[in-house]
Amino acid sequence: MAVGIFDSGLGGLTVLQAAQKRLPDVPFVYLADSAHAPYGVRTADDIFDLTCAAVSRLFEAGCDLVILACNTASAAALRRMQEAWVPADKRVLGVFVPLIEAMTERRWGDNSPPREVAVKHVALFATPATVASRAFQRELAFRAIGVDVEAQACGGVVDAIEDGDMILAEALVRSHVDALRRKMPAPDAAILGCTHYPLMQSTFQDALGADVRVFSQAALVADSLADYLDRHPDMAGTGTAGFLTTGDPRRVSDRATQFLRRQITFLSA
Ligand code: NHL
Repeated sequence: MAVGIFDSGLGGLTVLQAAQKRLPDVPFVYLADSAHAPYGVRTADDIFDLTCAAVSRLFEAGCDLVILACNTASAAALRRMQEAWVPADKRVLGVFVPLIEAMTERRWGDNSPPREVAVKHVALFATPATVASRAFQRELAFRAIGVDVEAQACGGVVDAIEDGDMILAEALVRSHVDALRRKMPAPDAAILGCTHYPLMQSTFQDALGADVRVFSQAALVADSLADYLDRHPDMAGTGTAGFLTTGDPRRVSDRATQFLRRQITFLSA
């Protein structure tokens, strides 16, 4: 038994890295649905079907607990999966709840009624599918009142990052921050709601200004996972760690090795 980490591509490796650092004894199986990425421009039905297929594969690989490191999958598919698809003896957790809990200063799994919180104006940067789902606003409304959210779909940024064109990625981030500011002149917090945006964190912070608190998922998700495993130790277990991809294992291994700067070998899912 191991903990599964799912992403449409390799961006979720930042979550894996943070989780491994926080929980060095837990074996993780990472699955990248490289054959079907990007998810961010797909329909909700499509994202649901692809995410269910990928999570099934991780269940087969012996994972009882799967983290959706992909924001788009968390936003467009998680609730529907939890309501109608996840077997009773398995758990699937997403990335939005840990972010929102951190932002609203709640402990993991605190289900008390929504209350006033320190942040008032939140900027959400994410893929078009995540923005369209309104999942962030829905999860936030369960926990906080009086918070205003403006979402900005950051078209082009992930493609520029994937192409290694950081100059274009930076210019696009700045123009998306400008667009957000026209809707919300003075955000007090910003959520980087996509696996790829932590790579642009300093550009976001610079464009937003030092007063805006930027929340980025990897470490927050790792903390939340540690909390969860503390309460459900049977969910971690022992098992074999590994890397699976629906794409070409050689190509994906090369890119992952570059990305993490250590040898990573993906096998075919
Ligand atoms: C992932 C993989 C890609 C491969 C080739 C071109 C563009 C890509 C973009 C992404 C981003 C990813 C997605 O699937 O849209 C973002 C998603 N993991 C998220 O919302 O966190």
